[in-house]
Amino acid sequence: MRLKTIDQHILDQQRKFPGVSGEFSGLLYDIALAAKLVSKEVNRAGLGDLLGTLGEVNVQGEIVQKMDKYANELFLRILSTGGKVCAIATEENEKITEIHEDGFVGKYAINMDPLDGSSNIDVNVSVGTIFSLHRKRSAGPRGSEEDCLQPGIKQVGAGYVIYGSSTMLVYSTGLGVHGFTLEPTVGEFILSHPNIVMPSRCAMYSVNEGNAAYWDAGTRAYIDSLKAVDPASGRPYTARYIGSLVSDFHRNLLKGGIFLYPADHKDPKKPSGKLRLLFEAAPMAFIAEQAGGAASTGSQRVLDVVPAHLHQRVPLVVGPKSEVARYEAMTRAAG
Ligand code: AHM
Ligand code: MG
Repeated sequence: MRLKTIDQHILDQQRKFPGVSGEFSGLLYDIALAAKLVSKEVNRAGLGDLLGTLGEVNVQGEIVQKMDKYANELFLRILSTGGKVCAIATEENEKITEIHEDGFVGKYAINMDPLDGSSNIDVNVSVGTIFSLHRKRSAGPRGSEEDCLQPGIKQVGAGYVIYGSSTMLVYSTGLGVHGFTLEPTVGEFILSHPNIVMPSRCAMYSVNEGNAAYWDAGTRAYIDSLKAVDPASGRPYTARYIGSLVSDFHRNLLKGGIFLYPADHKDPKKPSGKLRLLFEAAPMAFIAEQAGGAASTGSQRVLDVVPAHLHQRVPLVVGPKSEVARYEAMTRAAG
């Protein structure tokens, strides 16, 4: 196979969209650049004084890991320059960051989780970055919250970076899903997984089963069904849960599996999922659909959910189409 860098791939994709300006491609280059810098820091996190928590509480009420803060600031700094972006919303910041340079406002809004699963860093488990790209839609001269608060179906691109045994960037601009592996010595992302298609056969499930007491009856029945011997394969499904969305999703995308973070009924008046619609669920849903899979809240296609606020959480069930449909049917039947 001819070696292709991410820069070349982005240019090739740009040619398929007549009239597309270089701004969008520039944005993807910027994300790749920031990802390389985060990758370098994540790899040495065990050595530097970045390890550990800062003792602050972020808007989600969780302890902010030092690397979260580093990645958040780095992405904001890199994406704020060059006039491509009008607004950035991140899981770390309560409000959007509006961007304008010398009266110039970019065409795109970005939603991102700069370092998802960062509590795993202390124990050397893979973490990731998730990003979602929208076109500016507000009429005003500046970027605004409205530009970030768009349903997933309006995304013009989405992707993630996994900082694992190697660093990989996986993205889609609506023309399939493509994966690149970082060659660390030369600092280039090389196309390693062109046109990723999620296997339709599903033999694996990923869920935090410790929460089963808070699930609805349909979810419990569905997970139980996976533990029965499947007549087709002659064995039950395999359970695999890392607790790091990007890693769990990536494995299932390549090997065929369903990931669930269902609604949690701890507070019966306020059942909700844990994962954030804009920063986690919608971008992963975009990638899943582009790879031939599906993503649902249990009762609705994730990409159709209209966000009410930036930090909204939703249940997320993502995997092969037939498996997601089976989950929806079983939860519907259980009422
Ligand atoms: P974070 O955004 O605070 O890092 O939390 C998100 C993570 C996901 O990566 C993962 O799928 C999930 O939380 C794990 O949650 P739990 O520990 O409840 O299973
Ligand atoms: Mg997160």
